[in-house]
Amino acid sequence: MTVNPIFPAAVAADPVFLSDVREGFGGTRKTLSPKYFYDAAGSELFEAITALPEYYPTRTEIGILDARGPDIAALLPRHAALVEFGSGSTAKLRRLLRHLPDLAAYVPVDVSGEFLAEQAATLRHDFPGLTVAPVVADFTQHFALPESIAGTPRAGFFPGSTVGNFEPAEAEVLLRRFGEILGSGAFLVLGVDLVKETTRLEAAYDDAAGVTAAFNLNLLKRINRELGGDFDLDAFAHRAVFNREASRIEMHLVARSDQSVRIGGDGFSFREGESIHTENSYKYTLESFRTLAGRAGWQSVEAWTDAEALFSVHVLRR
Ligand code: AVJ
Repeated sequence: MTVNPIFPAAVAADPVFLSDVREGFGGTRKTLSPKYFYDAAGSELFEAITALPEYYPTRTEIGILDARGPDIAALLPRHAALVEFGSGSTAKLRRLLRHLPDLAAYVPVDVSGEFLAEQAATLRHDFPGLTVAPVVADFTQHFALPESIAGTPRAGFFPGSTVGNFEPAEAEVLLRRFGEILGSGAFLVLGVDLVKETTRLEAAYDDAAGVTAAFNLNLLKRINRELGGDFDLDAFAHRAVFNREASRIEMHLVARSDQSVRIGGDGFSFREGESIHTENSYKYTLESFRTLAGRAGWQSVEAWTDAEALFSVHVLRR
């Protein structure tokens, strides 16, 4: 392969990333999908976010899984296969596994085959009796479960309030598809972040140490490195606002001045104050989430929150 001396990284550029950037920056309102946050640097920044004092979701969800693990386990069928949609770190899964000693199989689903293989190896080592059957797939698309779990009762696991990254209409499609993949009689265990005071929400997405700002700005770094961009990172500000009407946290990168940016062969201009909308994180009430799940063909079996009602864990059945 020849190396382009001007844009060395652009040679290996992901054509989908490039076309998503072109499309996202081409309209009147600039947007970019939050899925691009998670390169190696972004994944590390996200891990750092989960430990921040302001970012309550991760530790609160783990607290609920620890406290309610026995109740969750009692609801799920015995000898089930547990299918995790988009398996990030295994921290949450491990909390659940303690309470599911008779699990027939764990099926992590992720786009990164390399990551899955590493994860499967450590889990097999730490839980010698557990069958781990990874599936390399994009969980937002249809995929088939492994043959090896045919006939096994199924439960899905979708923690972290990842469902909040989808527009409610898309979340409904996603949850319905999970149902189709898992089959009739399946259960689904989900983590869902809850509506609360604006100050608490905005602090969680705009922390004092600036880690979330770095996480957001990493998108521009990625464009510079992978697509041959020339963004000046100091010329953009991180902004997180709670849009109560839409019930979502919005993250933006706001241009501090008028400027033009080159990305590979394309040019884009930004006016002072113009933003790139980089993420939505929808917040639900217990009721609004049950309604959404119901439209997607799932019945609520049980839901738990923490003492401050910051976060929720739902068990659904179809
Ligand atoms: C990975 C979607 C759960 O919305 O809270 C954290 C991502 N973005 N801080 C969230 C995120 C900024 C996170 N989720």
